[in-house]
Amino acid sequence: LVLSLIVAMVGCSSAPSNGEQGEAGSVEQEKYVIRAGIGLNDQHPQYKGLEIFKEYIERESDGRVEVQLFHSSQLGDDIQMMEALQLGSQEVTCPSSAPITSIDKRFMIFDLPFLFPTEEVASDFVDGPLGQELLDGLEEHGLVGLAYWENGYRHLTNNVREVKTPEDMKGLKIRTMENQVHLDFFRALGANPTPMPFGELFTAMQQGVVDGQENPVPTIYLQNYPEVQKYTTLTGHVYSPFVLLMSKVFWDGLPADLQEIVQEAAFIARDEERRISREYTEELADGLREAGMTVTELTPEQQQMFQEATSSTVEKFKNEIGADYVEQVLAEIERLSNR
Ligand code: TF8
Repeated sequence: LVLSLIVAMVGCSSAPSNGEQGEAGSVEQEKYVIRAGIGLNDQHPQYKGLEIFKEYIERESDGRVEVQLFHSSQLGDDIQMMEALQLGSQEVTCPSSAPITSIDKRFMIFDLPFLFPTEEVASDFVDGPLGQELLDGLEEHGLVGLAYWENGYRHLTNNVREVKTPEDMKGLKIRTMENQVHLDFFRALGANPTPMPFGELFTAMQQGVVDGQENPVPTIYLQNYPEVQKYTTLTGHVYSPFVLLMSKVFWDGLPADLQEIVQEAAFIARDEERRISREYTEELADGLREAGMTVTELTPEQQQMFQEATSSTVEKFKNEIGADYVEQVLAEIERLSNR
């Protein structure tokens, strides 16, 4: 009997299926597999965060949950992975907030240019009541928002010329995220924006399909963009949070004690991911220079020019998102900034 029990358990654990009782019935506990997929590569702070998420869950659940990690769009792009979560065919992903606007347009607040004065204000905002309200709203769309991680301030790179003023943006073909606010913003600057999934970006730059793109410093460096881009301008035009998402179908099937472990893991990994992201952001601007890029910092006057050139985007999308809601968001950011 003991032997056949062991055989049954081994047989089951080699092909664990979510939420199904093993052959041994009452003797064996249910096993769960979380497949977590992201678009960035395994050098990025986001992947380091996922490793911490995995370790914590596997340790605290005593092996009842296995977490498998997939990077570099192995499971698809941000939008495809979010759809897979909604269907229950994938368990976790961690997109920027920008593609989530196709599900709930209130997430567009994060795409409004020059909104957050510092990373600290941004993370206080997302960790506060308004950030939580946005996460709660995802449930009716089949997603559980576990936590906000950090992508960071987005900066412009291109291969044509050094950009110092909006004037220099004229006619540049810039890849944007799949997001209406970003499209409008780059049109307002006179550029020629092309929305595209992240996984296609490197090749698009290499082949000259686009002249440039915009992403935080760790991404620019760790995805090897200096190989295909000459100029970085530290515009800091938008702060992107990541949103750690879990499939609601999967979440609802998890016992309460495992839900608790997953939620704790999301917060513990978040703190570490933000720390690493900020450390890399500081160190890697020099890394870009060492890798041969021209890195341009804007003067306050030049920064102001970018802000003015894109103020029409803020006005336009205020109404689109909901003027009262945006006012509430702005007031909260103001309050957090003055603390
Ligand atoms: C982008 C974003 C991405 C992330 C990631 C693929 O430019 O900044 O890096 O959403 O999940 O698309």
